[in-house]
Amino acid sequence: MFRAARSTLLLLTFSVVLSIPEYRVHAAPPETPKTQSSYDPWWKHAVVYEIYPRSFQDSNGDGIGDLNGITSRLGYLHDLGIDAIWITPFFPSPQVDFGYDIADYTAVDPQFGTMADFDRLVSEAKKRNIRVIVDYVANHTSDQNAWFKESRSSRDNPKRDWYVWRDGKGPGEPPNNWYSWFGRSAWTLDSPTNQYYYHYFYVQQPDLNWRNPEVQRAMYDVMRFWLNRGAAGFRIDAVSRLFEDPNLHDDPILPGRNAYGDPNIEHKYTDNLPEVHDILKEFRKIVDSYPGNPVLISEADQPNISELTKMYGKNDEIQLPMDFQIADVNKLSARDFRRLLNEVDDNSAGGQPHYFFSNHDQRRQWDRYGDGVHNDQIAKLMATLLLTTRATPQMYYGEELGMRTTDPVRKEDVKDPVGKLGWPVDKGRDGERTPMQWDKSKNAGFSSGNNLWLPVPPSAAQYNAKAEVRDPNSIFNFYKKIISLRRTVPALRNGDQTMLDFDDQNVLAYVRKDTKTDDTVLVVLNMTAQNKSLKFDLSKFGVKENSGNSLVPASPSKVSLDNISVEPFGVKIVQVH
Ligand code: TEU
Ligand code: CA
Repeated sequence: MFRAARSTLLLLTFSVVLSIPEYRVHAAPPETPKTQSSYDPWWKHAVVYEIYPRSFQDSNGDGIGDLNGITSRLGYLHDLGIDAIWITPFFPSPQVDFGYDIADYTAVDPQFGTMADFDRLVSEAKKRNIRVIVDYVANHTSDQNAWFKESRSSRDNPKRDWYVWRDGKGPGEPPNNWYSWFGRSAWTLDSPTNQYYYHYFYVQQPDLNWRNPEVQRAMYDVMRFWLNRGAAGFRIDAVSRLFEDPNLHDDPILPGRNAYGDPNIEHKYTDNLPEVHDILKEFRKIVDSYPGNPVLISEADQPNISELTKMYGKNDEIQLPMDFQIADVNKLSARDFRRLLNEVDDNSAGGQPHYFFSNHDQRRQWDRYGDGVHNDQIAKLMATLLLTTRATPQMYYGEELGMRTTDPVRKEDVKDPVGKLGWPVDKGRDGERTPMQWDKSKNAGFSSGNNLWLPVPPSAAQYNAKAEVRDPNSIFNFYKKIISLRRTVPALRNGDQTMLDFDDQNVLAYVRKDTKTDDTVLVVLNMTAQNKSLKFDLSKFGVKENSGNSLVPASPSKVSLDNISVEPFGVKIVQVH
């Protein structure tokens, strides 16, 4: 789709010497400050860290990570500079989708611990200024949830309408052609009542009927339950899928088949229906009724900036909708990053950008962006990109160590059901969910047990927290450094952001400037395997001196803006005056 060019918003003269002999001048438009730091809620400056609890730290030797394990590692997170952890579901669940199939929304699964463990985690985290964000799986429950058991028990059960039940089109024929995201029909026949129920995801994950006010009330109560226990907000799962077309129009079929052998389909009638926004406004009212600015983060695989912008509402819906477009660039293209960063920076809702590169559903960034030769350096480059823009950054556990995707080798070892169905084209998501690499002892320090739910990758011998904390040049210490700069350098903390526009596919450069203090920082990312020598004229930003202080790397401490040399996949963060 067409994306608006943003060159008119650029403020500087910029040229690149040696590598790209191009020189452009841009008119300076009036500037609107995007930050008002004195009123900023905490989440605007937070570094959010996603924890997949099964894989972070096992405290009791059963081979599965747990809440007490997380609590025992808060010191590490604090040392890294993390402000908030989002923990993926730890509620009672048959674990078909490893917790995203919830049997009881207001309890803790015994394999993860107890409610007292959760309370202790929140209070211990608070001592270290770390907030706890809870996963809110609104679209569907487990088929083992008491609500669904009642609902399926008879056609006239009071909870029948809590889920989406329909008659088949004919004998053996589902109500329409809707497909599950995880393969096969989105409808499953339940023989006792001879009707089909709808599930966007697995058969064991029936969709709640959000058109039913009782469902809405019950799910709003779930939010209040966790806010009352000290949650600092929610990451809302699969939120664009809350509603389906009540008239059950067939979805358009696209050419080709997916990894599960199903026809490709446009989820036109089951995704992004406008009704979603009515519910988002209610969610927002609930969090806004609590002190401390609890935050809503949405998982929303929005296809473009206009859909993403809608998630903010008029500052009455989601504060931090995840930007999947940036996560999905999947190559070191300065041009693509520049365009997407500009788009979200400039979103017409005035919302705070929020993005990430890795999570529990995506192959890790190490593999997606690494070139196989410079991966450590590229890990640092991606850290800089994540942590030096205006966006609230979201990290995934182990990203700060350079953890990589380690897929199962044999089909019989696959745990994620989509990996069994899609093997070998889609090996599922086990590869990005392997145990955290703490040290090089048994099981990388993840568990004292002998039966881990997923094996520890071989890379743990070299890439582990203990070794990296000690090594000043490690990926860990690079993250730690940039996080601390983000917190302490006014331009990086509060500054506006201007992409320096030039037609270089491979060098991304931007200026952050704090209008209050005039503190100004230049960030340069060389996304190529070649050295680059670059020249910057930043006079349009009020920069008078042609040399600046190099914040990263630490030496040489002074750099000349007439000749900044950046090594392959190198970064420069320069404070200019
Ligand atoms: O994922 C929702 C979802 O639709 C993802 O497939 C997403 O669109 C995709 O990863 C984008 O690349 C959430 C959870 O994150 C996932 O782990 C669950 O399996 C799923 O919901 C069902 O609860
Ligand atoms: Ca355990």
